[in-house]
Amino acid sequence: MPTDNSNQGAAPLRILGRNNSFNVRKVLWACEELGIPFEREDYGRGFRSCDSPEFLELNPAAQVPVVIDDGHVMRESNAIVRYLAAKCGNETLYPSYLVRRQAIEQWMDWVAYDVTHALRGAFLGGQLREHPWDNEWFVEQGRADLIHEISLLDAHLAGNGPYVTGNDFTVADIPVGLVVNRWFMIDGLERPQLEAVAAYYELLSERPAYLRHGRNGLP
Ligand SMILES: N[C@@H](CCC(=O)N[C@@H](CS)C(=O)NCC(=O)O)C(=O)O
Repeated sequence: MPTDNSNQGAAPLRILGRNNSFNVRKVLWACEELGIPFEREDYGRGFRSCDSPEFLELNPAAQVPVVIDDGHVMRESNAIVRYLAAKCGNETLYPSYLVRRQAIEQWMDWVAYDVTHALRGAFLGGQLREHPWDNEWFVEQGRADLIHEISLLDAHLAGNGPYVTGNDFTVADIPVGLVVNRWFMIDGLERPQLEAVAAYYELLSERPAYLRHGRNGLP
């Protein structure tokens, strides 16, 4: 296995995943911010199945995105986004200074864990009516948890913004930006007025890549 990070002249990045998937959209947005050329193939709900033996060999979790960089097969959208930014050596989007890097990663993990848990009830159950998340108790709990989590983000942005980790747009803003878009698009939620989150949504909307892959009419 090669141990250096450069693969100049390598084949274009392959992204396997439908472009209406929340997690695929993170990777598409990251590629556009970083100027990475890619080829995308439709896999996932409504397209080629993630349960086929060939796909399961790439990702035993049967989920999109899967990204292949010069033969290296990757899953987990946040880890892929970090890999791509690090590979490009983009010190603004993903600094190598560990204190800044940790601040970025903690917000990405917050999305992957706390917010995703809340969205199971609030979005998968409450909006898409997916079983088993559509249980009434679970939906209400998800909505309450989501309001709690986004209020926490609002307080953070009010004191530490305008981006999630301060003055610069970083890879942390990619998953958080997708969550904020979903927050404004989700049905059945008594959304409190959260001024800093609203301002953040408008700030991100100045980025063409966000309008293409984040705030693009999809929740
Ligand atoms: N933790 C994974 C979650 C991936 C995930 O949940 N993917 C969804 C789409 S957003 C999926 O594959 N759904 C099944 C399908 O589309 O067939 C990641 O961040 O990449």
